[in-house]
Amino acid sequence: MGGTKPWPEVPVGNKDHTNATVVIIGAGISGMCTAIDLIKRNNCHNFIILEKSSGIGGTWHDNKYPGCCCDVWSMLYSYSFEQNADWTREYPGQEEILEYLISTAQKYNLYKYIRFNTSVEEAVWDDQEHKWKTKVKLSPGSKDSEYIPEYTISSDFLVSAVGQLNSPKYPDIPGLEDFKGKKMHSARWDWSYDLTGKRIAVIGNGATAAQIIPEIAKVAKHVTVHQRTPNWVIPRFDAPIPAYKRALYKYLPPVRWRVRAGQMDFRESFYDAVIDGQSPFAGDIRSMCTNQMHAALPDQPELWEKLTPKYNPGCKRIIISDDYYPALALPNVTLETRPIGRVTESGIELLGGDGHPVAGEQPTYDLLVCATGFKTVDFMHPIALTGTGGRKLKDIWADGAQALNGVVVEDLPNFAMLYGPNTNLGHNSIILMIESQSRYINALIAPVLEARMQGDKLSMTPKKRRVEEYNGKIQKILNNSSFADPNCNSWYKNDAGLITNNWSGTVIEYQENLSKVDWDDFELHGSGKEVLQGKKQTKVGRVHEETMVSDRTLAVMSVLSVTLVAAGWLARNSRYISSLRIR
Ligand code: NA7
Repeated sequence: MGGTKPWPEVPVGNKDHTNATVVIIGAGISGMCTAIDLIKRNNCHNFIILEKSSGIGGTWHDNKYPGCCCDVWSMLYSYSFEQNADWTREYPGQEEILEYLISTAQKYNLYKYIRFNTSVEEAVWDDQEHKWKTKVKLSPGSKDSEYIPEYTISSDFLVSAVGQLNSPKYPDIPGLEDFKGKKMHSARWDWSYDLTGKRIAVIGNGATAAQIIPEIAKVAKHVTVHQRTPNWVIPRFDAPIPAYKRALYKYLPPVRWRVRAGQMDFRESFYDAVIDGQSPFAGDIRSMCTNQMHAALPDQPELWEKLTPKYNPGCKRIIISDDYYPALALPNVTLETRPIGRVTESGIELLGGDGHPVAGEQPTYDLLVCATGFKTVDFMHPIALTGTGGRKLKDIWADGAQALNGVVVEDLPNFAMLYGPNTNLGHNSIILMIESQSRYINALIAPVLEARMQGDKLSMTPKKRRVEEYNGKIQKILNNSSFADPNCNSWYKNDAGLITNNWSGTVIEYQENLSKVDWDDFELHGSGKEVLQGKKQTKVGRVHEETMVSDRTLAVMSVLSVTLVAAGWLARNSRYISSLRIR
């Protein structure tokens, strides 16, 4: 690619194939956002996005199981700067989200920066050169891998955008490898396999399983849901968005902003429900769940008992579904709560109350679906990072992952991550968090570019003390939250019970934290330190998504929009209109 523009406006070309200003790992929502901001905020095109998969979209590329959709409203599940008026449903399906992401990548010309089928195995910081050396491997069988199976890229800055829901986790059940039938993880769905008339076991009953089960039950001979722990399930009230509403959202942006802001306000208020198990909102969740369950499965107190959690709402992710309980009522669906002892060649061996296999015939299956989630607490898995002085990330995080603002890590110079430790949400759209991380990261990259422009080198690491203070503060809040309820295990915490995944506050609080870079939080190294000499802060700002103006102001803005659209139309068609008059 290359080109004639000056650095860093020039994209990486053939001659500098292994050199880039910024390397971004991952072409999902986070990686795309960072790339767009690099272009918009830093006028930097000299970057590479490394993507392990064959397409963009991250989790929305990998997860294509039947029924896959988002549990955040579609209107809120898009970039603030690239809102989509065309969503066809209140809750977006995976294919529609992927389409949205593809069209966004096309609009911002991101494809030219992405190297697909390219995975990162390790990256090492070079203290002498002030550069990251990122080792990449091409997927075997790809054309490029025939002549360059692996190589190392040198960069000034490294950004991880691999997210928390990246590496599938298979259940640690003995015998899983012995199963002779078909086996799939929900995040690696094989659509060439025909489900019709099959006996299917679904291991797990989390958000993913609750979406898969109603869909596969439509065609399977029988579906058995192997549940270990029940979940709180509340209604979605999903519905198609009619064409007239979509037209309104498109031609009257203030209406769209109002809807989005209203959703943001509501989701923010949901924070109390997921963080405080005794809050009135948490009580509402309990009753919504019970009412829905009793309506779908009437007169089945034994089943109600099995399906009712004994922990606070929010401790595990609350499931939002209209069709999960109705699916359990189908004659070809069974809820199995006896523990799994092992997987056999033909099915699953269940254990009785005495811990021994139950007597009689054990269930046999054609297909085992492992809807068992992701390696969420192994952030960056399986990428091995080595920072300054040869310090390894696995040692830095020996007691659990932590980062300042969930973004920067001690002893990893010029490194930042999106959707990192303690940035997951149980109550709102993760895109809102990602956008503020991307802005913050771009503010960190700016002085590195400036120093290099002056022929100098600049690297920055967050001060250990600041990382610890920050984490101490959020852990204090998290320890008293529903996430910490000892009556549940979740993907939010590690084996020691430390909550490494979730943010402790509202989205707005997080956005405000990241609305400035406090340079006192960082140690600076290299000859380019002067670019930040005497500078205390860089203002980043934040996107104000919540309701900011009254309905009246919005009504005025809507009238103005209509007037502008009409004026534009008239201006475009004035010649045609006068020709009609003449005739
Ligand atoms: P989750 O929420 O991690 O759910 C995994 C499910 O798999 C859950 O029901 C687990 O039971 C179950 N599981 C895991 N290991 C086993 C074993 N060994 N035996 C039986 N059952 C097991 O993953 P999802 O994919 O549903 O959702 C992940 C996120 O993606 C979701 O929150 C959304 O944000 C999108 P457990 O509850 O641990 O007893």
